[in-house]
Amino acid sequence: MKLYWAPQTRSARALWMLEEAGINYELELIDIRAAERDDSDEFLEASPMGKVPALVDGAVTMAESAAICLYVADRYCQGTLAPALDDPARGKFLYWLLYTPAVIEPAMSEQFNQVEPAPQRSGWGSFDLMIRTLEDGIRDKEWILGDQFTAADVMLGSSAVFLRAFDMLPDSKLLSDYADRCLARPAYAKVMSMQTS
Ligand SMILES: N[C@@H](CCC(=O)N[C@@H](CS)C(=O)NCC(=O)O)C(=O)O
Repeated sequence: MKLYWAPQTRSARALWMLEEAGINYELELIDIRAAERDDSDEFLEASPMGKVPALVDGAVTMAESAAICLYVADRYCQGTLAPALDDPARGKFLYWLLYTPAVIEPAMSEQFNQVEPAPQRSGWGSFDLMIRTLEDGIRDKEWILGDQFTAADVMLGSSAVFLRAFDMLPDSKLLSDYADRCLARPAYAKVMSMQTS
């Protein structure tokens, strides 16, 4: 399995997922900060927009961090990092796994760019509704599905860490504590140690 990545990007989610899954993988760096790039056909086949992370696993080629996390969890970690396909927990697992790209990121972008929210027209509601919903989801739980850490926590936990780093979690002890629990995981610590270049 090969992961195309770059340090200090959303690639950290895919790396964290692979580390949690305990899968052997090779890395290929994409220098996204270079003035010019000559991306390989293989990378562009996996990631038509030329964005990292992207994954090649035999005949499987794909990009999008949430899709990669879901693929790895379903293909290699059914019953541990993903509920089984017939487990009722699957509904909330998918909801929360997709909450980052569908709700958190657009709401963050709106807030960051000081765009006036239109909560009923926008699929992500508003930044405040996004935070409140996530807080309600994690309240009284260690991980988003309860006691079991899953791929949904990889996506949400990386978002909580990112929100805090950008000082966008000023009043949320719940989410700050969740970010700390994620940071304390050995797989996350390993990924953080790879982010310095
Ligand atoms: N929705 C995508 C976003 C990927 C993305 O925006 N990657 C950025 C780095 S965080 C990138 O590759 N930028 C370089 C470029 O667009 O050339 C995901 O979650 O994987």
